[in-house]
Amino acid sequence: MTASPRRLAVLSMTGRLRRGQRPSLDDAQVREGLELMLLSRLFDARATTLQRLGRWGVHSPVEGQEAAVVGACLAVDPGRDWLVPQYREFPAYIHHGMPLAGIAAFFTGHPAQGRIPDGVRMLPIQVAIAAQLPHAAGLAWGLRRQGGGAVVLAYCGDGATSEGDFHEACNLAGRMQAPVVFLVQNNGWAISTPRSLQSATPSLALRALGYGFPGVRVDGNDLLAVHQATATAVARARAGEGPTLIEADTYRYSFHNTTDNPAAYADPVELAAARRQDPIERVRRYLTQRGAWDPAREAAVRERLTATLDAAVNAAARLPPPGPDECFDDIYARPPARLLRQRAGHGAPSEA
Ligand SMILES: Cc1ncc(C[n+]2csc(CCOP(=O)(O)OP(=O)(O)O)c2C)c(N)n1
Repeated sequence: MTASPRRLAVLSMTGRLRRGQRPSLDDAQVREGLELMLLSRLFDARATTLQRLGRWGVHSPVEGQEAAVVGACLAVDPGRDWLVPQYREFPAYIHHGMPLAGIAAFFTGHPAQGRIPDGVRMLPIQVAIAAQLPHAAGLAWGLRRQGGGAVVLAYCGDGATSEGDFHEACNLAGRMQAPVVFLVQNNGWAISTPRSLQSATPSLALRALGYGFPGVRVDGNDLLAVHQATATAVARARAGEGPTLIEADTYRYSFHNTTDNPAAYADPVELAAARRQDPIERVRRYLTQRGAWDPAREAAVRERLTATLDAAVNAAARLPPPGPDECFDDIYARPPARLLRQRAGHGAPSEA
């Protein structure tokens, strides 16, 4: 059996650069990354509370996976490249230009206010597992044909790699040398199915070999490692060298989403060990040792982020309640007849 690829790691848990490693981001960029990670954790807590209060819809927290999401999105250019999300990448949506107010409106059931604004190069979140990946491959293939060097960053989870859509997307992307980076967040779980039961392969990154492009494995709780691997993959894609698959090993601290109870299946010892690898704490230590971060700065950043979050939540709460018709809007330019019939009957069962 082929051995699992070596796992790229740049930062130790004490926040030191590992031997022979250099940061691919300067201190200001790492601070931007840390702010996004802090915003993400604040957002997870707020969205969870609001869902419990019945004011927001279902939320899938990023908690524990912030370095995997943010390290990757910092390697693409929102003014040029495309982001293809799953549903667990909140800080990447923000970095790519999705307004927080729009995200808050989405969670309160306002599709029009929650739509992705024109000019933001991002596809909508995708709940059907892996269904975003063929879109990402097709988008990247199209961008390649247009010229201009734009790249697609597509996220998915470990569970998604068992889907047919994952295979079809990788196969097409490899054949067409599509400029796409597939970022697999291996967070240990597909709801309650552990990674060990998901596949017999020792590493999901190995699958790339079968599609004819490189597969890379990184410490997904290491912002600098994820950034370095993604930046390398983006450079390859821009140069016309095709896709890369990145497996970012991380761990989901929390529930799958607010409908789930991991106490029924997760091992508390494993979780405690994962928490000791916290991605935010690692970056905090790194910047602090370089004199680029301190508690006073963090307090000021948290205050600013909390105020931004408050403003978005309050603005969404002031929107008039959505009408039943709104769930039919912004889906099709020309809705099919059966949807028009449903709309006329306000959700009455359709015959086909
Ligand atoms: C096609 C499809 N099958 C099943 C589901 C139900 N489902 C929702 S999330 C999920 C697990 C996804 O796990 P993973 O891909 O590892 O992503 P994660 O949620 O851990 O980020 C499943 C099976 C779905 N949404 N879509």
